[in-house]
Amino acid sequence: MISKNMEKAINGQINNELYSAYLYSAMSADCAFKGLKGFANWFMVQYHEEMLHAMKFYEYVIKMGGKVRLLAIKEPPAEFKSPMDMFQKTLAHEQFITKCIGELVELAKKEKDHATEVFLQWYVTEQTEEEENDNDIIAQLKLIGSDTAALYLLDKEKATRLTTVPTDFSKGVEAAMKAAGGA
Ligand code: OFO
Repeated sequence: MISKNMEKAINGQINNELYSAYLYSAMSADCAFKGLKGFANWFMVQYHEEMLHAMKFYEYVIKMGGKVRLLAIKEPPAEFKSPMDMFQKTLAHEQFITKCIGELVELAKKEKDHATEVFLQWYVTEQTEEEENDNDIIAQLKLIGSDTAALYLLDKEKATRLTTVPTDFSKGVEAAMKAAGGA
């Protein structure tokens, strides 16, 4: 079981993860509109990753006998200045998510909720990867500067990113992750 306090905090985090998915699909749409199909692909893959993050929390709440409550998702921006602007905003958002996960870990420790503390370790590791990916792309964009030919090539490279996380959760998230070889 989880406490009412923890249930509320995880429901809040489900909303944060769904907002992440919303934000990255908004970035994907803006990239597609501007002809940056590779970056559009990269952000759409990210959208799927965020849906997995949300649904993994969703399943955990249910598994622990809690009640999932879906809250209103705020509207993300529709316009971004450049790929650099998007990735800087992505990194800032991921740093915010890392902080939120850290606060959940602190709450689990305070409540001596060992099961949730262990469950959250997956997210702690995931956040390291998320921030690293964004830092790498920001570094690539810095190298490119205003070279549009190089941006064209980077966009082509981002078109190769594949969705490796499961996207069908009808049989459960953990089962889908195992079937995809990811858990
Ligand atoms: Fe991007 O890690 Fe979830 O939100």
